[in-house]
Amino acid sequence: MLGGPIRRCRRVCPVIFFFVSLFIVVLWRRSQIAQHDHEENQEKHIFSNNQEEYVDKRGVHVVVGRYIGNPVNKIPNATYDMINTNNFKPEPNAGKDGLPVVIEPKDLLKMQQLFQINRFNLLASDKIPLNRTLPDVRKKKCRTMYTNYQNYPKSSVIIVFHNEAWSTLFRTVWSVIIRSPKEILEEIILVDDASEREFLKEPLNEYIKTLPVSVKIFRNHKRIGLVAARLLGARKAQGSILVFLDAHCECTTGWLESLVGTIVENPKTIACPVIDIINDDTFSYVKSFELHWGAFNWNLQFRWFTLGGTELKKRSKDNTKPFMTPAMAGGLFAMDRKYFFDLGAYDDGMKVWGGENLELSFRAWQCGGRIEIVPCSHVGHLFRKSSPYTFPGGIGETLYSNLARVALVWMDEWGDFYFKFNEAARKIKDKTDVSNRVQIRKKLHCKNFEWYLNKIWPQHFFPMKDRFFGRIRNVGENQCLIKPLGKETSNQPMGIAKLNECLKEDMVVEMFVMTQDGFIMTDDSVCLDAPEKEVNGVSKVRIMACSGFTRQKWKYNKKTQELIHATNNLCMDISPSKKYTDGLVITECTGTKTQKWKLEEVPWH
Ligand SMILES: *[C@@H]1O[C@H](CO)[C@@H](O)[C@H](O)[C@H]1NC(C)=O
Ligand SMILES: *[C@@H]1O[C@H](CO)[C@@H](O)[C@H](O)[C@H]1NC(C)=O
Ligand SMILES: [Mn+2]
Repeated sequence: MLGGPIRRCRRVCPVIFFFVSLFIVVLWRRSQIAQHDHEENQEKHIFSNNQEEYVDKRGVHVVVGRYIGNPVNKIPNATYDMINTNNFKPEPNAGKDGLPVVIEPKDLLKMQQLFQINRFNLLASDKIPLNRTLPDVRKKKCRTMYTNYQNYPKSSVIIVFHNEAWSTLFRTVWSVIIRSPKEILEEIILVDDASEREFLKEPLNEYIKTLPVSVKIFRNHKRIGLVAARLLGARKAQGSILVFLDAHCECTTGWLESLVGTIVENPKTIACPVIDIINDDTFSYVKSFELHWGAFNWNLQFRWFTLGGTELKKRSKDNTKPFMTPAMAGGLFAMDRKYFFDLGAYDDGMKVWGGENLELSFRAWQCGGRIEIVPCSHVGHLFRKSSPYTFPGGIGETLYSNLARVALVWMDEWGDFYFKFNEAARKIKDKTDVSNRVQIRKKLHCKNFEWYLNKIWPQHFFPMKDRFFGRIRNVGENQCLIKPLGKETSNQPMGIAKLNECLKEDMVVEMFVMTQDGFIMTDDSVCLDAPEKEVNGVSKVRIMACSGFTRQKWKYNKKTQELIHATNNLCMDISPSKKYTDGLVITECTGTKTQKWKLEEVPWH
């Protein structure tokens, strides 16, 4: 008699179960995102967690990730045993070829719980073999380059870790072992920055003895931070090339030869791989966009920007050739060991983490070196939506103190500019002693920051002596142009240009630069933009990613006070509807008051 319902359940129940599970996952992700938004608001000027995703022309799923994260002090509901047990249990095909790992519905609760420990899907990571296969994501031509690597110098790969999961740490190590030519791999150096996990202690010492290459471990029993830990690793290294990796990376075929080959060409080069994305939920390996270079914004936050004009042109001739970048993300790079120390290693006055990538970037460029991104070298990095690390000394204090050091030593007048708009850094400034780093700048006869901006990053959006910097005030409305604050994606911030009450204090949102070429730009490389041709009488003015195209060029007529669009000679005006939300337009020049603009200089140094 019960046969009917049971038979029906056999067919229907798994379906119901599936949808219920799916529902749970969706709810969980939403709560994660909500929590993350909350945390982000608390640190709004320090971090944003943008990862831009899209599918490129060839159908490759592309994600552009960044080194950022929110600090979290507590691991909720994690027991001592949970945190200290190594649950690595590989399944032969899990994550094969960089494919995503699927968690069975029955394990979803466990997955959620374990996620909190490292802020990535530990359950998934623990299923993937340490030597999983990955696709060869390089351009085809790369396979025929760097083939005489037998003659290259040997590398020491330095990996700093703090409470890393076993599976991610040793998948990093194994990816180095199996995808680096033996001839050029001297050793792998692990630096433990005071980890507490039991499995990272004695079991790790025993495990590394079984590995087929020389793997050394150096331990700190007090937390010294990434910068100091890397310095320690570099001092212990025997190889003539230093390669720094994070503890949750996976190297792909050809990664090392191409980095070292680039350094062989010019030993004063810091060589960076293209950083691909290991998904923090599924551990799938996702190829990243090669046409980005690294720089920074007015807050000295590292940013990826679309490759600038001349570099892009050079690159289109041969897209496997290394190309220069104004700054590096900092986690993953290779450098000649002797040059690393000759150039002043790292600033040991820097605490924990943050700002050291800009410091080394400025030092390299200003003191006769260079930084290049090597398109034939792809290394996956696990990008998290939030950080599991504690920040001894507090994140604000640490980061601003590090950035204050960067500004004081390397940025000259632009250091003043940084301090003008960053109160937290300004407060620390006078307590900061950088005399030993200033000595290095003198000793190495380094060039100034103006040279760096002009020659290395001509597309920059910082003020200069030959540019306007300040407020743009509409005479008719007596209001000022602002940078829209709404949601924007990482690399295509976009919005309608609007007016707002002119603020008494100098605030970044109302500050604009107008270059000699007529680009009106502001922080994070966004520009005033209007269509090149008139569209039905009025066209909206937008604030969009700077492109260098003529549709972003303007002329300012000092006499008439008009801001004239360069290609169609229309005047910038408020919207005919006069509604704030409709923003600004370009329209026929009529001499009306709302077409008059005052460019009000604001001192910045
Ligand atoms: C986990 O911790 C939170 C507070 O941190 C508490 O509200 C919740 O009941 C705990 N859950 C379990 C299963 O212990
Ligand atoms: C990975 O290592 C295991 C032994 O630990 C071996 O059986 C397997 O064949 C290896 N897989 C690959 C793809 O090399
Ligand atoms: Mn990392």
